[in-house]
Amino acid sequence: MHLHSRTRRGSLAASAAVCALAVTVGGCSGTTKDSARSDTQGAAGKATANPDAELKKGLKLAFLPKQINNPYEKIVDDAGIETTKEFGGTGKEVGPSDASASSQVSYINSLIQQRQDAILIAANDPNAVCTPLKTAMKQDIKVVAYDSDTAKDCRQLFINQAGSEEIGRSQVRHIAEQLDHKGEIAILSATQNATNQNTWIEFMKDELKKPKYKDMTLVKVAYGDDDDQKSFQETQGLLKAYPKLKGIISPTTVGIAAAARYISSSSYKGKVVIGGLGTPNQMRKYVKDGTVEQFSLWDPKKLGYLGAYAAAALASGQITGAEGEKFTAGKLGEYEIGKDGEIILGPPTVFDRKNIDEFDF
Ligand code: RAM
Repeated sequence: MHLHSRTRRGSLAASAAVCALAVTVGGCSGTTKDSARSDTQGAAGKATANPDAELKKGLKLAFLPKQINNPYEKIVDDAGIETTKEFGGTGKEVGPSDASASSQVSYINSLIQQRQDAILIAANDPNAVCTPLKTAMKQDIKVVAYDSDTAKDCRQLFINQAGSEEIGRSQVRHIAEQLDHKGEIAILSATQNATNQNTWIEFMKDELKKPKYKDMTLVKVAYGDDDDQKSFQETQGLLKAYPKLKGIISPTTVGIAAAARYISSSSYKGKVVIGGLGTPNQMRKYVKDGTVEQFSLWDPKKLGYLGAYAAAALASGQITGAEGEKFTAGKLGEYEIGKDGEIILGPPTVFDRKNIDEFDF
């Protein structure tokens, strides 16, 4: 995987950088927290970025993943926590054991009470977490979504692992190539509310409208809830319900590993193609035993690293979340905030038999 140190701009978007800015401004009045307010206030009372501001020492960053027992989220958060040491801060991870829509709300409330400097959240639902996140921002606690976005006015930044459009379309392209552009396919997703998976699935459906996929049909989107057992059972259910099924795209590390495990020890091995997003360490044995030809992902450690630096830059007043602002993310180099407060880590990597042993995560 390459290091990306060039500046980048967001790809997908509507219009929230300004809202995020407005929320920040709102948050600057009537709160108990008064860190560095004067140097982030412009003449009109609006938050202005000070690109020369030093990263503050002693920043407290809290990572709130979709669920704590998801191996992928753990890699991201551990890397982010480790990164805080580079700028003299501290980090921790707290979170629910299931990825249901409202499971993160009570954690956000506790983090507000603890006066964290920033909350980094992989949101389980775009809206369920919004009210407490707005409360946090009003109290000058910075909010950075990563992995899975919230509604855009409920956070200041979204650290996207790769361009959502490319993630979605490429998964269809990859499975189609293996299927000679023919046959029934299904998607095994995470939870029904997951913003990241739902965004990717929209792009998959759009990709499938192109004439080159005219002989392919998406028969079902199933949800394994990022739960290993449920994902395993949903795979079984799909294959039973659709005897002509030729491929399954699982855009979740939990789902693809469970689907591959089921297929690898069934009569479908070698007959049903599995594609999607997985970690090399979870998928290695299925690539080596021929169950899976290829899958994709980005480097989750770099996602945590970039998230930590972005949160620190926000909490130090280097950036406010507005489009066009730039900051340096340690050894990853300079990043630029794109439309709607989106920062893109870089393109995904495709893993297969040839390169999988070069990766260990
Ligand atoms: C799962 C989660 C996460 C997603 C990865 C690819 O671990 O659903 O949100 O980004 O898969």
